[in-house]
Amino acid sequence: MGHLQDRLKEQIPDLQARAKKLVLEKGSSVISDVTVSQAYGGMRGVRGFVCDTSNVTADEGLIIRGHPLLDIIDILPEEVFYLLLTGEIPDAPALEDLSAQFKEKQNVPDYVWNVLGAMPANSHPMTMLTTGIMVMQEGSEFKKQYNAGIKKSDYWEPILEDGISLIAKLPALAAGIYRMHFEKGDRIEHNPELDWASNFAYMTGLDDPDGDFQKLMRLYLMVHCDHEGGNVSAFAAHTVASALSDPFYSVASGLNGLAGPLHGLANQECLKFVLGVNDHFGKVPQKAEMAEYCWDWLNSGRVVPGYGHAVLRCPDPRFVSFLDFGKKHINNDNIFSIVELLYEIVPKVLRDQGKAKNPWPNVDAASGSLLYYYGLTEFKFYTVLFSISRAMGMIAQMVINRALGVPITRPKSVTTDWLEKNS
Ligand code: CMX
Repeated sequence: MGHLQDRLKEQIPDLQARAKKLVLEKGSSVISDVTVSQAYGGMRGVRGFVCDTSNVTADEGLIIRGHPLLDIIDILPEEVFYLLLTGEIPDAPALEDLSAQFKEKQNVPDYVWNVLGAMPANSHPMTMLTTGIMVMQEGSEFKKQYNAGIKKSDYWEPILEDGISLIAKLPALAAGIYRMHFEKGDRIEHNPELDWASNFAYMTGLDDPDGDFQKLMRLYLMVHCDHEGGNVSAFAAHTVASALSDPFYSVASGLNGLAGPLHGLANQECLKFVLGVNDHFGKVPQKAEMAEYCWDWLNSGRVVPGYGHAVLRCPDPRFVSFLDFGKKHINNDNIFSIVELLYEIVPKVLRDQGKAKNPWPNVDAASGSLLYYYGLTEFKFYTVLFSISRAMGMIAQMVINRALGVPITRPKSVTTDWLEKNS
């Protein structure tokens, strides 16, 4: 047992008691109504389940266990995983213990590489990632203990064990896929001195003379960790896990959703847009030129990638964190300067156009430009980076759900006939 496991053991009875009390005392309180538009419209805004790891508000964006993202921007991914699960930032011994657990379980079994090596050479890196995760499902501790008859109240423990084992392996798995898919040469062994995110940066083999790419990876893999429960990947993982499929099955399912262009794949579109501006002008344009370019773009019926959001109505704090990082670490780079200029120009253009409910940048508006600057120029890989971070949120959510004994997900669907008669 580690510090994290011990702390959860202390906390879980209280959480169970709070949930039980709510159901007992307020079980019939209405927290949401559903309109016909929502039933046809992706259930937007319907409050239908609980997620304690984080929440997203329109005016502040991501809040992790009560901490607005920008207040905790310097913590490590390991710390944010502990925070997502417990609501507490770990002290030094707890962090050391969790880091040691990750290090102990970080090796990816050889059979994974054999399977990935047998895949067609042009398989998408996201397909390789979820295949690698699925191949490791064979070793699931939850599956083993479930088959041996573990008590329902103890499910969360092997779920967490599998979760830690999976998160531990993701940097090596992702870096190995990067090197294999983009023909960068042999895999690079981990460096035992480095933390989880820095190790990923190290194992990609990208040139990093000042360690700034490692710093960026610590930030990147922290800020993408979670975005409450209803986004496609989190909800897919939640639903699959509710059937008591183990974390390997459940995380792979969530990541297959993240691989969609409306979700995790959007970051590569943003960078393409910025590179297009650079190609078009051959330099950083003047403000008036940039505004005209954006108007032409909109008038041709396209959206400005990296701007707008379904929930947010403010600059995404994850964007702000990347912009701050770039300002601190990057000088005289056209691509990053175009990102900064777009931030000055696009919100006014979108407001004047009057369509987008949120004219502000989202997480994807800046992240690609930073990756590109540090030599990670292969767009196809960007969603894999998002994935290794987001797995932490999915796993934290499923540990808590099993601790609460949340049953199998089964909302009621209705037919068009029923709606015509009953609405
Ligand atoms: N550029 C131009 N028009 C935009 C726009 C943008 N960036 N964002 C929204 N609009 C338009 C919509 O296309 C819609 O137009 P129609 O009425 O003609 O269909 C109108 O404004 C209203 O849309 P909305 O309610 O403000 O936005 P949605 O909640 O429907 O969609 C999103 C949200 C993110 C899909 C949308 O803002 C968009 O397409 N943005 C650009 C792509 C992008 O950055 N995606 C990454 C999202 C990151 C994430 O969700 O994690």
